[in-house]
Amino acid sequence: NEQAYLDLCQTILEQGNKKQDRTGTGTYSVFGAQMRFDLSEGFPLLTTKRVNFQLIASELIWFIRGDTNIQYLLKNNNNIWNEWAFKRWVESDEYQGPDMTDFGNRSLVDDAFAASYREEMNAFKQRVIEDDQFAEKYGDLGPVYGKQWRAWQTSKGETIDQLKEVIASIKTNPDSRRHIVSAWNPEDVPSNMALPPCHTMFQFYVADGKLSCQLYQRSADVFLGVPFNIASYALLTQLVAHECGLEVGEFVHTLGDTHIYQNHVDQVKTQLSRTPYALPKIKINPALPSIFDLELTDIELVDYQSHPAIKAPIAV
Ligand code: THF
Repeated sequence: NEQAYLDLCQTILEQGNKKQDRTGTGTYSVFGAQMRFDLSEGFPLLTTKRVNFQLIASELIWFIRGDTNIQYLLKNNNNIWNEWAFKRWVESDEYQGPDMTDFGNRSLVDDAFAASYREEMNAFKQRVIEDDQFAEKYGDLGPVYGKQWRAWQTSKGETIDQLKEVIASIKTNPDSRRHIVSAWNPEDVPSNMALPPCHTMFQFYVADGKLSCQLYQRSADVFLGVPFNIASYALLTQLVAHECGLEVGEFVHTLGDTHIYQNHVDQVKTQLSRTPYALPKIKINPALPSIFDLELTDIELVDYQSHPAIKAPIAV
């Protein structure tokens, strides 16, 4: 349950190495960590801070559809991938606005710049939503998760639908040790992608009529990203179990560089001072024909009681 997450935060604060990172923010970091969540005990959406489940569900549906364009997310009021598309736009030749170099860090320390950044970002979002041609060019993040899961490009010019194949193999050969989906495509890393995948691969496992899933995550933003990542893969496991007529087992979350950004430390301490509530549950529309037809309205979060949200800046 949630305690595994809180213990991990505590360990990083106590033992983390002070480490610089690509974004220039600075982190406390440990290497190699694992959390286990028994999904039959409840859905692991954190309760020690409010986590917006709609964002998690719409992002997962976006992956399952094989979509890599933020237009779908924006149409569902989901802004969690904006910075990466925006970065490509402001670095392009077509962009004529004010200089946005290093916008993530500058907007934290310079109020005038932050106002200009917000204005440019809002204009960018509006254009991606309204202008399909613009969206096609600048809303796309490249071959990120959706592409690798559903249409991995082979050297023969064909594509592999890894998600469909893994579901088929769970159904026909549940004991297999090869129920794997890989998002890490060395040919596409790093030049083609907005951000090389953090969730490099996941594996399913069937025993006792229950479906478990383990994720290897190479890099983990423990305060902002990980609560989303836990819920996202827990939901995926629940959906695939539903599709395959199995009960849910465990979600095992294995992490590589596991870090708390220095500008998230106070927020983590606030969170650690709180006592968890009982976990919520997920209801999936029983009439759903296949997870490939999934829509937001097919998933319902019930009995979610939480402490208030805690704000923190995202490192870009
Ligand atoms: N980059 C970094 N630095 N951290 C990440 O977690 C991360 N992701 C995805 C891609 N790059 C990353 C994006 N996932 C939020 C949550 C998940 C994200 C991105 C952003 C976030 O800001 N959440 C806030 C508010 C959300 C809102 O309500 O709009 C929160 O409080 O939870 C790793 O998957």
